[in-house]
Amino acid sequence: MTEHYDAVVVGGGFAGIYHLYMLRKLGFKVHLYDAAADFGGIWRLNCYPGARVDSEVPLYGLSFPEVWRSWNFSCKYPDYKELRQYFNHLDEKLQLRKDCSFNHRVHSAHWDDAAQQWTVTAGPSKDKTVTATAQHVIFCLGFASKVNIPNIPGMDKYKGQIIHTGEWEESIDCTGKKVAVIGTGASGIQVSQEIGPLVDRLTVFVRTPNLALPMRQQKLDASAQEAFKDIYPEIFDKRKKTFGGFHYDFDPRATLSVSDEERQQVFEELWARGGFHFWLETFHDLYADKAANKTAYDFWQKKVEQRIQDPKKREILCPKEWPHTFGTVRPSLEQNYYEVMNQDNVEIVSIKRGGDEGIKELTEKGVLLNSGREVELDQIILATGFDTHTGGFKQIDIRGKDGLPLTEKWSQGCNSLNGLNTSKFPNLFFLYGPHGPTAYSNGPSTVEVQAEWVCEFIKYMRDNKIASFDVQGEAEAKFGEHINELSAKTLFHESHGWYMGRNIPGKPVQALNFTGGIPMYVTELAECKKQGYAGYDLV
Ligand code: N01
Repeated sequence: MTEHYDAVVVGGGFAGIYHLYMLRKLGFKVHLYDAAADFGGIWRLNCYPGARVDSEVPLYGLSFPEVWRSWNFSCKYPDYKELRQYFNHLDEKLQLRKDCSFNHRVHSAHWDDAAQQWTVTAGPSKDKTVTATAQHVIFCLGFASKVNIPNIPGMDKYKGQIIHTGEWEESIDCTGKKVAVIGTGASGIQVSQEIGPLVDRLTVFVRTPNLALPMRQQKLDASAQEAFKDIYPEIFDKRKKTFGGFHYDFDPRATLSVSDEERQQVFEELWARGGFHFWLETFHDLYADKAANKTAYDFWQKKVEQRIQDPKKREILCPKEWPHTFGTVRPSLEQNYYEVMNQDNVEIVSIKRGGDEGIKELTEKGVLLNSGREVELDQIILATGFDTHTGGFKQIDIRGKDGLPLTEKWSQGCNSLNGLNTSKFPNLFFLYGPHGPTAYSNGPSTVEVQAEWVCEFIKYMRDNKIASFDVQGEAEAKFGEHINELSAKTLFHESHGWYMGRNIPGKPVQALNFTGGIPMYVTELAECKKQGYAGYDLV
């Protein structure tokens, strides 16, 4: 029997849970599907050694008092294991599980214009599926649900284990092995830092150095958190009022408007605070003015070079020459990364684009460098990131009006209205993905802003007997221009990595995020709603 729902939710991370809980509260019949075995979203897939969040407690959580009143974390930046426990707590408090099917990957979602509804298939495999129909389908895939596997010649020849950080299995053990890590994003930094002390030999392949910041991890005891909870509502409210959805925001002064001494003092204070303070509490123009940005790099370089003993390692990980603008690819948070890189069992190999030390191919035994040297390896860890924002959608057969595949519509680049909907795909929402404040923000901050708006919209449709909406083409085009204009004013626009889609060969290069910050995004969503959902045709 085909079950009918008011809404099908795809994905059991923060966004999926928010919708299931809130829509149910509003009286809707909702069902959630997830390919994984349980709640947790990205923390189900990213369980490599060292995987931990880079937003501090309590920012990385839902703002529902019924959840945080009865939960305390053990440290400022919890790891994936503790985050999974937190998701269990969400389940227990919000009674989620009864309306969910796990180990059910959504394989297809097709719009039926005559019936004004979606038909969704989900199941453990393509030939073992259930079918459901729904008025709305809400994709909560996260921005990083499709891994980027680089095409290195000889991958089929290599006899050891190749593992992507985003497809890790907890049973994988690196202890005492000869291991390589390719990639130095957040995943590469964390996994290298954690396994360096355990492995026989670690070879880290660096294409671009990560301008990593000190995490300043702290243990948190429950009584201290309890004492702090009076101001949690204030902190959660602040998430909607700051650029990145943290409890702090940019300094309104321009970087070069203050004296050198004053600037150094500001940088010192932010550095001492740790976490993303040095990234997102800094001078407001640091990501719009190259000369300003260079001052942050110079400060970073001086701080980090002192920690790296070997001159060759220092030159690769912390070059004197400015490698790229600071902060326009997300800096990672490290604890003792540079000390681990100092270890004798750790080799750093620069595979800079166009350089002569690149990886030529994989052999049966390991990696063959351009120089002819072969590095023998038991395991190769690909910390090579994700086909972000749009990649997750490519794994699902999504068809809108007249059978139009979403992959076809987005083949030359994605487009949207409000970073939530796209034309010709009625009653379809996507969260924490393309054109949202996604990459610059604390995940749950963006998710709550978007999800609150989506739930209100769905309620508005019910209250006003509206069966479906579609995005107007003109409104979508205008929003696309707005996204580009916002991005083009900043240095993020030149970023070499996933913010612009440049990390995936052949992917259209475009601004994938809303670069105006969360407060501007909140204002625009509110305005759209106030104008009776401007830009949408309501039928
Ligand atoms: O991926 P990345 P990530 N040959 O794309 C290199 C979130 N996250 O998984 O810069 C050699 O940042 C690539 O080099 P380059 C977080 O938002 C959060 O680390 O293109 N190298 C780069 O060094 C994060 O920002 C957490 O020159 C290749 C690396 O691989 C986002 O996810 C933890 C290559 C990819 O870095 C993505 O982070 C983990 C190739 N062919 C992830 N292809 C926390 O909360 C790519 N690279 C802490």
